[in-house]
Amino acid sequence: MAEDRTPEQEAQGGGDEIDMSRRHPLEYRWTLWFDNPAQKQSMNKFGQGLRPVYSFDNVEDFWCLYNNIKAPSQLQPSATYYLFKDGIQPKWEDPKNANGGCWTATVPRAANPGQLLDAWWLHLVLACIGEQFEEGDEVCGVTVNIRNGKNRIEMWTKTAANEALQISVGKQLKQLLDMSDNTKIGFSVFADKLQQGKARDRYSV
Ligand code: MGP
Repeated sequence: MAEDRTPEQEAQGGGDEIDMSRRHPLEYRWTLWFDNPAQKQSMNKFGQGLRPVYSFDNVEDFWCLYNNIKAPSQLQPSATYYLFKDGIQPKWEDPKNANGGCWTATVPRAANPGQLLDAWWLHLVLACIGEQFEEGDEVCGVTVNIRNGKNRIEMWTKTAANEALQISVGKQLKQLLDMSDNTKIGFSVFADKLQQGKARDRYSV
């Protein structure tokens, strides 16, 4: 070992040292929100307990957050994590969401559904903050909803009217979650939900 190199530097090999003091910026700043209403929410009271937990714009701060909060499978039924780009509130009414909609994937029965839910959430979050979706600008945020026996993740996007774009996002989402061709996921439109409370899926893949 060269005398002026520490064992850590030696272990890294080559001469290129990793600068551990440098933070690795993300394309966007993101905020994690949390909600855990005591009872099912009505549309006009939605979001009363919703609160931002932490914002980050670099890889290191993301892991700091991730390592210090509960995994989704450890949350109470009715809790929701929302991870949204800075400046977008996790509400259908937010101007950035109002013309959008969401893809919804319900966690299937599995040997260990909690483990699957946690893996889905981590993969989804990493793909979003790491700009892995081809239409990264289209993404507003993602959610993981803990609902007795019907846990799900949602991916909220901006432009519901653009069918081709939404289909492309939906297909990438299925691939990311390693879902089979036989399993269908649906895209619902927020304007429909705001009008009728519920909405039928507009698209599916
Ligand atoms: P939810 O928490 O997203 O899903 O919405 P949950 O509990 O699985 O219920 P379901 O209705 O999807 O079966 C619960 C309720 O909160 C909805 O039915 C709406 O009444 C209301 N709600 C949810 N969101 C995300 C919004 C929103 O963004 N805006 C408004 N106004 N109401 C919402």
